[in-house]
Amino acid sequence: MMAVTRGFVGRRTADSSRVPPGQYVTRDFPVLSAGPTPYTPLDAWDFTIRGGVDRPVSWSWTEFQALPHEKFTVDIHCVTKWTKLDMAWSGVSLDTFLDATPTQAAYALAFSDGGYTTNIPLADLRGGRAWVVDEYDGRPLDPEHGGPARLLVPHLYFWKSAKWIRGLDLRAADQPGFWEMFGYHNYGDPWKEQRYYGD
Ligand SMILES: Nc1nc2c(c(=O)[nH]1)N[C@H]1C(S)=C(S)[C@@H](COP(=O)(O)O)O[C@H]1N2
Ligand SMILES: [Mo]
Repeated sequence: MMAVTRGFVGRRTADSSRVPPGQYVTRDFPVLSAGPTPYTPLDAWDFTIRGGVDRPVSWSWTEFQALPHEKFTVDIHCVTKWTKLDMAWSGVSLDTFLDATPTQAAYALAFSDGGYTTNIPLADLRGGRAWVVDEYDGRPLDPEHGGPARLLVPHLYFWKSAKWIRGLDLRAADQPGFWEMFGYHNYGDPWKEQRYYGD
């Protein structure tokens, strides 16, 4: 253990263990979108789990709001190298949705308004490690950041956290999503620097 007398040094030491290789810490919350921000009225919004289930199951906005929400604080790592510490969210654990939709599938392709997709092993969406969030920093999620609701999978690079999420397509076989088809890593573990195909 290092002898630390000044808070600044102490904090830097603590933070650097939370910053994956090749990342820098920012206080900003940059917006990174591959296309225009879609605006879906809440009465037309639903979250659907389909494929690999007996029949698709959908939650309306009202039903989604009625599900138990968790408040949690996590660090976010973007493949463009920014890391933002202590981001406070509120949302519904993916466990809540997946417990209601038994499946043999091993993979999910998340799909969003606007056509964005990203693939994630179903195991990574279970165990309290992934959420559909509708609040950031105590306020409804900004449309630019994926509002009304986005996927949040903080243990993977941020491109896996699909904004404007509308559901999951469950599958037996993995299928690359939008950025994965354009050369990003299929899995995207920030601690292993899995940025691009072949990393
Ligand atoms: N639907 C959708 N989700 C998306 C994206 C996108 O273009 N469309 N970009 C991804 C990428 S590359 C990143 S880094 C984060 C950025 O989220 P932010 O704009 O809230 O910072 O969203 C991810 N989710
Ligand atoms: Mo990104």
